[in-house]
Amino acid sequence: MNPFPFDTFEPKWQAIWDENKTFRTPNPGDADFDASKPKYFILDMFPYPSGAGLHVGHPEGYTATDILGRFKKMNGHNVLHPMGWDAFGLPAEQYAIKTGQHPRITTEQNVNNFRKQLKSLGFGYDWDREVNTTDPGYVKWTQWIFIQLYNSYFCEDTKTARPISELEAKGYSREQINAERLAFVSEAPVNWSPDLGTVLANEEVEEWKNKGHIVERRPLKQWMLRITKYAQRLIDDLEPLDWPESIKLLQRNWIGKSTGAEVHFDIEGNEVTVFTTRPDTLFGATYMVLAPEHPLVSQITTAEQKDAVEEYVKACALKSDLERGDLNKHKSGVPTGAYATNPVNGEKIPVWIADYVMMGYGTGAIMAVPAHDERDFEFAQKFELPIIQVVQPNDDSDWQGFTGNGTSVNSGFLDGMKTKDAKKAIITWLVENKKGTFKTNFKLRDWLFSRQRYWGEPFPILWEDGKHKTVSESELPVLQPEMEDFKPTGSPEGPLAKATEWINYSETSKRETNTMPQWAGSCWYYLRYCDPNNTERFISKEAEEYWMGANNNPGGVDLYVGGTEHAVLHLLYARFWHKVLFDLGHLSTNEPFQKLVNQGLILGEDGQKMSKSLGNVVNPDDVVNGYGADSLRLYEMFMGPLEQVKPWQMKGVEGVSRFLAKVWRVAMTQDGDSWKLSGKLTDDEATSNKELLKVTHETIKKVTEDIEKLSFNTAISQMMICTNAFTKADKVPTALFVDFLKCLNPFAPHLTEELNAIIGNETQLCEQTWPTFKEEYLVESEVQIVVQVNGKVRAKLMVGKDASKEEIEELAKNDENVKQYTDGNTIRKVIVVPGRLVNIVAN
Ligand code: ANZ
Repeated sequence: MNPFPFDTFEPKWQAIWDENKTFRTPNPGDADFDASKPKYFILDMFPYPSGAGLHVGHPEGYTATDILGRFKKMNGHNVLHPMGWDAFGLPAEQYAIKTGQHPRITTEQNVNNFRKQLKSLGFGYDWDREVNTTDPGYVKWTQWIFIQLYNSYFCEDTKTARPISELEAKGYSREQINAERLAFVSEAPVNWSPDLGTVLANEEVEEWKNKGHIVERRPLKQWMLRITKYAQRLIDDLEPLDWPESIKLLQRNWIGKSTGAEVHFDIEGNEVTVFTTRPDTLFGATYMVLAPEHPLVSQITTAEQKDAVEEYVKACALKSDLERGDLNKHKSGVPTGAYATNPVNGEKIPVWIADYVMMGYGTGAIMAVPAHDERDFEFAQKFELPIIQVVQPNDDSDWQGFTGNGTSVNSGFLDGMKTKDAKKAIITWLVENKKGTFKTNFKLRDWLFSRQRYWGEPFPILWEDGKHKTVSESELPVLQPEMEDFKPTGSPEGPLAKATEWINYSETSKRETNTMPQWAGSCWYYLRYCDPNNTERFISKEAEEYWMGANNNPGGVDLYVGGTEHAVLHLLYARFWHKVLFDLGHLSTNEPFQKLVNQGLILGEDGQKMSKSLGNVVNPDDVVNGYGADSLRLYEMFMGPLEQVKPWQMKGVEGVSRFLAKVWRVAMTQDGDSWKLSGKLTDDEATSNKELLKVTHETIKKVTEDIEKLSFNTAISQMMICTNAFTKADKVPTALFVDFLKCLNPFAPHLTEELNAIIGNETQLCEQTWPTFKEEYLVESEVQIVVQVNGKVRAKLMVGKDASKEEIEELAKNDENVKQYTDGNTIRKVIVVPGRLVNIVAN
């Protein structure tokens, strides 16, 4: 027999919640919507429904949000806590290639399995709001948002997205307009993986290379999203968000803002501009480097250097930015034979090409100052180029390779200036002499938005005479054609290129064959949750204003919980889309996620990351079968602080399971093969047992405060203390026990609802109001008084906290032990210090 019958009552309660739609949340406009309640929108990072099913990392964040959601509901909030599926993606497609089974079928099977697993954990989701990024009704709006991006440009005056029609009205040409669109076509070197048969985003390259795939650089026509226009706003608007500082820092670094100057050099009649963060070091530039792909390379290279340069350029084309940047340990390069003139002193410096200079950053050309830049220093040493000091450190550190701030030297009119002033002075000089300007640069690149895959959203785009346009909105969604062969074509066109009938939209126009990356669907799913079945709009105004609006301060999703792996990409992409939709007037807030919490990774028992190859993966189904869903939930919350990385321990599961069994036995006793009420619970007033009253109210206080702080492990500890007190007591007032059950309910909803029902309460705990603690029950009602006779302690008494001096004196004098020392003597003096002691002098 199980220590408590979770195997029968857990499925029972799950069925009740399902049938009664207990956690359904009405929207404004619904008959049962209560506008007087405050809203609380809790978001989980929705899972990719993989074939492997749920792992124990999923329930960690999901239990945390479920506890908060149930808590907020009991505290009178309209709680929006939905679940859905990020269901496009490569694994389903690769499985389809292997088996010939359509990805839609495997995706559906996986989703059904995930849903079943999540329901078996008793999460209080509003399943009526379930979204699936692959549903035609969802794809329609993802494509609609793409069309909004296509039909917008970024206005530099207002720093916002605006309708492209404004540019049409201004008489811009077709080419000029296309160059401004937020969704645009660009021919650029991209990361092409021949064995995956797709192009990858820069951010994805390392992951797939680590998995053993080949990734090379190729120039290709691709759809891009102009996220770079939002770089400054994406940095600025991070500031007020309630996010971990570490995540904000990752985003800031990813966006990578640098300020400095552009400086124009002359190379035999050609103007070449470099970007530098240290214009104050201009006098120390001893050579110049162009990126191998720089358009001027072939023009300026001398006849003698032509062969060497061409060979070097070819070799570089195969390297990724990462290999050329951070991972580039051995500097390489070749001289072009040409010379550039330094604008500030007219000196001729040699022009090299080297792969440590990237075409995609700044201007693709640098002035090299080997004395004060590490990479230039290494390069100059290797190729024996001159190194001239132009900055003197403020302390006695070595100037060679000194990259910090100091004082300018060997720099003409800058000599003696501090770095900060020298920067200003040189920029002023550059501007006055038309040799350069102040310049801000960002590391952030535009977002490569097309993939050569079948299982993704097709672009709602048609091509006619080499020109693109969108399909009309009434034709959305554009769904993939039915196909049986999902294999990549081997060319960067993708599998859709094989669907000839589908491609030929009309005699004159063809469909775009690329699809969108998986990020597309996850960029806006939180919005769809607010109004999942709307066929007229991606979200209604009313639903958006209620759930996301700024009138519900501070607006947006109130709490977003998920893993740190999404620190940059998903969170940056979603913020970008949100801002565009905000600019275009479709949303009422500027930022989607007000508060972000990252759950810590759950490691295997061996302290290593769980993985199939290490054989240390824990399957949540096994835990549910062996100990019950409540034990799994409680254990994952008891392991340690939510944000911490922590190893799994089966012993710990047993421990919390024993705790739940204890709670069960406060009310229940075994009766042969079944259970019955033990008779320990009584109808006595809650106030009849002062000790239990106090510990229960302490528990209400602590659990309430801890849930608000997402400090679940400490809340559980307090509930363990309370349970021990109940266990020790002969009788427990039912009213106190039910208050306790309410506290435990968000953590262990099945067990607590079962006990509550057995006790005879008809209303489920989750439909009741959260208990409030009374301060007066928390303070000690009695205090200990030490009684001394002639300076020696003879007794310790418990007296009422408010007892008067006279009462205390009487109690002390009449204590049996005290009497032994005073009988036969005369009491000369009694000193009473209320709350502390009584001193009796007798002789
Ligand atoms: C001269 C100089 C002197 C530099 C000095 C630094 C120190 P951030 O923006 O912080 O990464 N740089 C510019 N464009 C580049 C490119 N396309 N590929 C590789 N390197 C590039 O740093 C900008 C600095 O990185 C620029 O400032 C430039 O080197 C280099 F004492 O110019 B500096």
